[in-house]
Parts: sequence; C-alpha cells; structure tokens
Amino acid sequence: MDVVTVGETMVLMTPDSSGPMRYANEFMRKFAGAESNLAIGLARLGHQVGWISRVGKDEFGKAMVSFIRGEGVDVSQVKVDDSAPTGLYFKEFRRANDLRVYYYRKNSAASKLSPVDLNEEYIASAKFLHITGITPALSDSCYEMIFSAIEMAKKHSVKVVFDPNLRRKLWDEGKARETFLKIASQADIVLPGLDEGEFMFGEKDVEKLGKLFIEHGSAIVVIKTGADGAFYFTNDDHRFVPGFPVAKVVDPVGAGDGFAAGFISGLLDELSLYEAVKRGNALGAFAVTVNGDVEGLPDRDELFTFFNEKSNDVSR
Ligand code: KDG
Repeated sequence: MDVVTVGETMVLMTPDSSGPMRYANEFMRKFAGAESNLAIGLARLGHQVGWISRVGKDEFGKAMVSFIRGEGVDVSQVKVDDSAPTGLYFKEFRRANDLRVYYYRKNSAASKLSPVDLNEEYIASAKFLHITGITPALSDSCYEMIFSAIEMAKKHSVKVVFDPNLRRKLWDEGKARETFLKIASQADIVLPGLDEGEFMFGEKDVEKLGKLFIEHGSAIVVIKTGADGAFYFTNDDHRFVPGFPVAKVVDPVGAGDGFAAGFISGLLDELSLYEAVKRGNALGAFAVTVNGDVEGLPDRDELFTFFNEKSNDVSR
C-alpha cells in the first residue's frame, strides 16, 4: 500500500439552488470526507491507497462504500456498524464566497471508531499514514484511535502526514489547539493552511511560522495560502510555489484534500519538494472547478495534459 488514511466520510447533500437552506427543495446526493477525498485523489493518479472507517448498516453506508471502492480505494478495513447510522452533512451556497456546512454526524458510525478498528499490519504496509484534525474531534474513542494509529506508524517507520483541517463547529478551541500541536509534534509532514498555522502558534508571518513548525518536530511543513500557492519548509530549505489561477471557483470545499493528494503523489513519485508542492497546487485548483469535493480531481492523463499545455487556468 502507498498510503493508508483513516476518518469519517458522510453523505453530502448539495442543494441545486444557492441561497438560504430553508428555501432549498432539491438536492444532489454525493459522498465526502477529508480522508476519503484524499484517498480518491491518490487512486485517480494510480496510487495504492486504503481507507479505514466505519459506516452504518444502512443504504447510505452501502452506497458510500461502493462509491469509494469504485474509485479504486481499498475498503477492506471499513467496518459496518449495526448500532449507529452513517453521518450526513449539507452544503449551503449562501452567497458568493459564503459557503456553510451543516453536520448531522453526532453519534454516527464513524464517531465510534476506536483503536480496535486499526489493523497494525495494514498500517505497517504503507509508506504514508494520512490523518486529519477532524477525526480526533469526533469522539473520545476517535481521539484515542488517532494517537494509536500514529504510534503504529512510527513503530514501523511509516511516515505520518497531518492535515489539521480545522472545523470550528466540531471543537472547543483550546482542545483543538492542544490536540493539533500534539499531533504536529509527532508528524513527519504537516500541511496547514496559513490560518490554521496562525491558530496553532499565534503567528501570522509565514516564514516565522514555517520555522516554528520545524522546531516543533516536523521534517517538512507546507503552508498553504489559498489560490496564491504554498510555501514549503524543511530544516535547511524553504521556497514559495505559486498556485494555478482558477477563473471560476464553483465549490471551494475539498481544495485542501486535493492539495494533500497531489503533494503526497509527488512524494511517492520521488519528485523534488518544489514539484510535489506544484502537483498539490494543481490538484487543489482542479478540485474547486466542480461541484462536489472529489468530482473535479484529475486522473494522471488529465494532470499531465494540463502541465504540458502550460495552461494558466485549470477551469478552461
Ligand atoms: O475537506 C472537506 C471536508 O471538510 C468535507 O468533505 C467534510 O470531512 C468533512 C468534514 O468533516 O468537514
């Protein structure tokens, strides 16, 4: 396995119309979750990736697992829980640049994830373990599970990639900060947005922030600055890698997961850090051109055609 990831995926209901949710009558049913988004992005680029999770013993759980399996992700470690439902969330395109989400995920099947759901051999078989800061917010057992997964990865020299993915609706701020700092100190690679870095360290200056992350224990940190691009930092190097302009952002959710998929794909292909971040930027741009978290992510041919055309706009 190239990458193993663990976390909750939900049924995603997206209204056909924009504006306040109370007027939305028609919805498209999709599936989304930061970790499975990442897994799908990697699978589209031809990497071997596994997703660990729990789903309800319900129609949504069945459809979700089929969808993710259909995208080429290994779902052999997904358990079906007959005592809790598959989680659900709604997107609301309230107005331009104001997208809101509503979660119906409390006590969901995935919130029951615990250390017993982890298969050590499976994690040990991977080159990278990907985790996000969403999972430890879901329940005490999810919190424990994340730290067990990190411990297993470290024991077998599997590199830990941490994407903070701060979701304020799920957390008490102090607990979130403390948890993110604890995970970051154990992770090999951290992929924060600039705002998440500021949330963690109280520092706005990107160069100072990069240094703080490295001193805190990560070998590589990539700080994302939205459409502009991203900065990478190691102990002895740092550079800015420009992003790709997108003429029309249709749905910004999933850009960070696209970035993580592109970046990890670049590392798996042994690209330079600069080129890996560039691939991350490209996938982030692809993700936002289409409604849905993963529908816009490219396969290898599409990605290389895009790079060869040297197009300046991914949404052309
Ligand atoms: O990164 C995209 C995710 O935030 C979205 O799909 C929903 O996983 C999700 C979450 O917990 O917010």
